[in-house]
Amino acid sequence: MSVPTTGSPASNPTLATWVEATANHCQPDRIHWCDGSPGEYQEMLRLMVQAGTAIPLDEEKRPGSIFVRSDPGDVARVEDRTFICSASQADAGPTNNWKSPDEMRAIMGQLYAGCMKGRTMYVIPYSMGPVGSPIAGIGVEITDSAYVVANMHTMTRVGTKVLDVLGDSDHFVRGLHSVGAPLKDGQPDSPWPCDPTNKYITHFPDTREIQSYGSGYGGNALLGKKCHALRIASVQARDEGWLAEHMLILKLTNPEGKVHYVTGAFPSACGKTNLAMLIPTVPGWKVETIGDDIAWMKWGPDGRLYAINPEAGFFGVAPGTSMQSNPNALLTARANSIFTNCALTPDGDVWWEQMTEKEPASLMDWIRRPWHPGCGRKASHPNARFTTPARQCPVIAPEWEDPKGVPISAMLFGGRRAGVVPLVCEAFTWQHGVFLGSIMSSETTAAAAGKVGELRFDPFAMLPFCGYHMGDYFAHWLRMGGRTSPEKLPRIYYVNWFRRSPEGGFLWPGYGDNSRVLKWIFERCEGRGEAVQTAIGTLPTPAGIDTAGLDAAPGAMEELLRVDVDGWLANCEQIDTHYARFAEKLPQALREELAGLRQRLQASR
Ligand code: OXD
Ligand code: MN
Repeated sequence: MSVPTTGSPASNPTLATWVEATANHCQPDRIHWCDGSPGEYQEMLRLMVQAGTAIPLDEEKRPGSIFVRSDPGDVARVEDRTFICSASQADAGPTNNWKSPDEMRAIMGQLYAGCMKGRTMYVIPYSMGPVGSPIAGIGVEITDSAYVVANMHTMTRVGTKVLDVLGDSDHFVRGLHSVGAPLKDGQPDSPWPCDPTNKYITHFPDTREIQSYGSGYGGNALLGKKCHALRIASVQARDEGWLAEHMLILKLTNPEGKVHYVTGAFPSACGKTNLAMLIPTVPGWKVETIGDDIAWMKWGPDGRLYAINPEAGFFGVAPGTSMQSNPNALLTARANSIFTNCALTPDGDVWWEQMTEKEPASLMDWIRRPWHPGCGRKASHPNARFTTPARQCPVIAPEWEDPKGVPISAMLFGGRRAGVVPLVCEAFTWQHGVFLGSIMSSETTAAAAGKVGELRFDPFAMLPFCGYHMGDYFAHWLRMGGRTSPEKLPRIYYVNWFRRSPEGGFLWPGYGDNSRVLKWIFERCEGRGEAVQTAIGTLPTPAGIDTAGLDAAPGAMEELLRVDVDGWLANCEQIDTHYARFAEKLPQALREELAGLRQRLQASR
């Protein structure tokens, strides 16, 4: 029996066959082919409100926006339920969970049988990146969640225009998602259907497929983001000679109007969205946003690397975002946004921790309980999110959707380190820069379980997102450096905004003052910038960083730029252990870089 279908089904034979087979297996009540229109978006919001998933926010305070609360058991990406199912386990490497494709397909096949009963199956053709851009990629997500459809509308480019570009090609990523909550005849739906104890986020990189079950939240369910644009795309990038990275992209303009584009990879909770939208404290300098989370980079005809932001929106962490920390993010989310797991104010707006200096007198919290200051609980979940269109960002760069991308002059790697790592350090060469990316690390904070101050290596901020063996990923980065002449490669910088004084206070104010570091990097890209070679890399002289008007303690700059030889030697021991995980897949060039670093440190003692 054919399933009632709305929208305009694709004529693409591979897609049509896959959709039909999926419908036969998942048994939805209806199929809807998404066209990406504003009317379709509004219809998704209406359905969510009708189902009790969403509450419309006050039209004057937050026009076109909704407030959503998830199931308390479905609030974040689930790394322990995330699998890379490459044909061989060796290809997944030591940093990924692995199951054989056959075994995983059998598990998923059973879970998917009849999983969409009582629901609509949505078919979402989407483009990661401007539609038709030579750097962009196409995917199709099948889902049974209206929340996913609405979020995909904001986070990607959705609809018929994508099918037009795809034509009859079978070159698209196939993503199947179900919340895993079929409905029996007449069974009332829950506001956030999911299967909290039975989640699987699985990737089949060899066949460019994603299968996700049981979660409706964020990166588990919006398959274009982490699953496609990082895990699957990193494998495509390796095979095709490009880069798919967990990086922001910003445009930096000096007072004379000269521009350099910079990317930056930082682990979670290191301020990537803040950096992408910062308001410089250095007079006359301008930062504009191209992207805040992911960069795809391919070679341009001039031998330089060109980057696009594959996303069309921001899926930002709400708590901590304020008019002080990131006014541009707050202004972006002033309308047409989806707020998930924040708190609700009595007058129909949203609130989260640190949004305002003064806490509201009363709220409805993210698990539907009344909340008041001092009640001992947080009003919003720490991973509460806003989904908001990038085009609404007050500092979005006019060229953010340029299909040819923007040429990258510099790449930043950073982490949260209380000691050892200086404010900024320039790599001697591309190979040395790859070494710095491979040893990126961040200290765990009191907020996370485990020992405080423990070092966690997160190479290139890709630990949860690299779709293949991390040792092969390092080798891919090294090979990329050989594909053009050295002066055309982006310069690489290791930055640390979080160094502390012996008394424990932050030495660097961060936020808008990070523009001072960006200014030095800009000058280096122009062949200027006062610098000194050290054992660990090229550092600014204290006078190299513009500190005019900076509110820094005496001696702070010297401490921020001090090479802590003993600290680095101890760090080398930790790098030994980190590298041992990759065994024979660790490229020889990186072993040599580590040996070279040790030698230079010993010599400088
Ligand atoms: C994200 C993440 O949501 O990195 O961007 O987890
Ligand atoms: Mn991210």
